Amino acid sequence: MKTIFSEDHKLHDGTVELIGGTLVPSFECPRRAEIVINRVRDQKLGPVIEPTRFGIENAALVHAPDFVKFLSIAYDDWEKAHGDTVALPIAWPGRSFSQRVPDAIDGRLGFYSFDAGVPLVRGTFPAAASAIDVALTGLALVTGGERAAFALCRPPGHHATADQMGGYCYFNNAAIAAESVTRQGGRVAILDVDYHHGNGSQAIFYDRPDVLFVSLHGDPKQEYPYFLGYADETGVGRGEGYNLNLPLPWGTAWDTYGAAMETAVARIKAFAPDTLVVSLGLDTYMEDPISHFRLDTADYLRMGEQIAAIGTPTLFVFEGGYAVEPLGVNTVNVLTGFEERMRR
Ligand code: OKP
Ligand code: ZN
Repeated sequence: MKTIFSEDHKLHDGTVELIGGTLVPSFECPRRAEIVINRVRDQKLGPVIEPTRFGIENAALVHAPDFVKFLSIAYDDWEKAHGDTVALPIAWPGRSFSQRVPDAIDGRLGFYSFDAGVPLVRGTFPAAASAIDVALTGLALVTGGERAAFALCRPPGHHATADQMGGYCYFNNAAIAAESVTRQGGRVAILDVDYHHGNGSQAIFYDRPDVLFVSLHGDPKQEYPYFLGYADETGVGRGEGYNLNLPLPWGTAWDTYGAAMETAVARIKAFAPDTLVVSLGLDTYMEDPISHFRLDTADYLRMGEQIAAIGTPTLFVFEGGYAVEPLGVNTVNVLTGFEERMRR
């Protein structure tokens, strides 16, 4: 399959994150994408192509115009207020607060985010914009008749909601691709295998019967993002029954994970989508530094085979995965497992 990749991802380097009471180097770093593209090339997975310029106006497929505008100017405003340092939100409108948009950049940073895991540097906006192009270029291949494509997006997207960034995510690349399918009259399913629940994708499509969202993830009662991803969240209104959360406990290994995947696969097959978008996070890996599942490298081949068995044209959209050295092998194993099953 083809891989879509832009060097512009490098423009975003968050530098630091606050975790467990200390400021540490960002787990979500440019090296992640480099390791993956190197493995794609070494394994000759297929051609690596640059994205077509679809343009930032496509963010509006799922994002609020004021949020997109904010992201486009936030770093400049921050620099005017504080100089050329990393912009980090630190104050949010809690339950007893108004939902006014303040003038101060520090206030707007909090209004348009839900946590501190979204450092903004000068290159964050152009990098996030290029990730949208990467996703939409991959989608065009899949809707154009290819069996699958790999959109090597960075920064990731599945935590980003219509109007809030969070959890290393700015624009929701997978949701933008999925919404684009529906605008072309198609039915689409999102399968989110990142270790963390894709709260943004769920929220964006929660009332929609034409977009099925299925996610396997660390149980939010013990794992980030804590406030969404529970099994009883099944959709609302016309979207009732079109959201399936499969939360799993810390320590989950392939025996349990593979069985949950079978449940996910069966639900997606029953939905019979025209296109499948996979939010492909590799932080379920046993050595991931911020996660607590126990998948091993060979398990990712099985995962790819299960996804191929759905039998739907598939866009893989890269999300998380922070054990950097094994990240290339694990990612390409999913894609190789998919292709091997397809050939049978
Ligand atoms: C982004 B993606 C863990 C803190 C986690 C944010 C994680 C964002 C993950 N104690 N902080 O889903 O891989
Ligand atoms: Zn994750």
